[in-house]
Amino acid sequence: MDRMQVTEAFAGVALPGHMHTAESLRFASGFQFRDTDVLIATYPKSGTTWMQEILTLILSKGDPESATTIPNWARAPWLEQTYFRDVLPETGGPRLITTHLPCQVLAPALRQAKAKVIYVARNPKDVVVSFYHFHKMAKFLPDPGSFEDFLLHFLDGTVQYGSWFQHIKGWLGQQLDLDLFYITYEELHKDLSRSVERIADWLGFPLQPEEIRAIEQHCSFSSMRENAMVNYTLIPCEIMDHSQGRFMRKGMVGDWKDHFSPLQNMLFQKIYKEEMQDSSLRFHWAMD
Ligand code: PPS
Repeated sequence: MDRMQVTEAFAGVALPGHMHTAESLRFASGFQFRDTDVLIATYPKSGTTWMQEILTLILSKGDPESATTIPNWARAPWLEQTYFRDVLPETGGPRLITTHLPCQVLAPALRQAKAKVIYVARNPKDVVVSFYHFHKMAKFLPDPGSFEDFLLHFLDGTVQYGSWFQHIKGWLGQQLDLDLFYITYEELHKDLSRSVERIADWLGFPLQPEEIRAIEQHCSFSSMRENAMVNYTLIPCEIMDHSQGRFMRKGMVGDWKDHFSPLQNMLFQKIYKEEMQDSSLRFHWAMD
């Protein structure tokens, strides 16, 4: 619970000092992956927890035992956080590992080991809204100020975890060099069972229809919202102030429409266009 007010700077990005230290970040950047490892890479609030749950359930063929008894941060620990070494299993596999780090830090090690990477992206307009609300409850993040202030910091990449634009362009720019599966929060939302099937096939863990149905049920927003192993209610109030909101907040596509003013939307559109114009990436979200 210490270092709540500390910010760590690493690879040009600011990270919360709570759970990130120079030592833990050095360890992450030198980490040797195994070719059986599966790394979930995301910018915060893009569907990380959802993917941790989906992968847990794919590997267990729909058996909810571990998903309902072991917290997500122990099942799919964050590579860059201080506790990582203590919980990473030495044996067995595939091991699920999570990261919010930028691609350039991990790409060389991932290429060498041929580990699998699943990158989950989400409409950045919904990301900024979710991130804003999360800042209000997460005591290890700075006070976000007004939504207007936070939006400006998000657009210029000065929020913690850095620029959304750099993150997605960095990771998806490596699609040809890494064994990388790219999926969006919006695709999960639109057709969860088809998404589960596609991910399972890519992992080499094909599932039976009844297993897919069990995973779909377990990974629904309503079911995950009630699961203490993923809804972060186990975290003490000094770290997450649960009176300020819920981690599993709304789980919607397009919630930004209830938050953005017309002017904020115009600014976002302009910067999104400028930042993404050099990219040939395909997205599955509506920007208007
Ligand atoms: S974090 O802090 O980076 O790990 O957050 P992350 O898990 O990436 O994102 C949290 C948002 O994902 C939503 N969520 C879901 N939406 C739909 N269905 C399911 N099953 C689901 N699980 C998590 C969660 O509610 C956060 O989004 P918002 O918009 O804030 O509700």
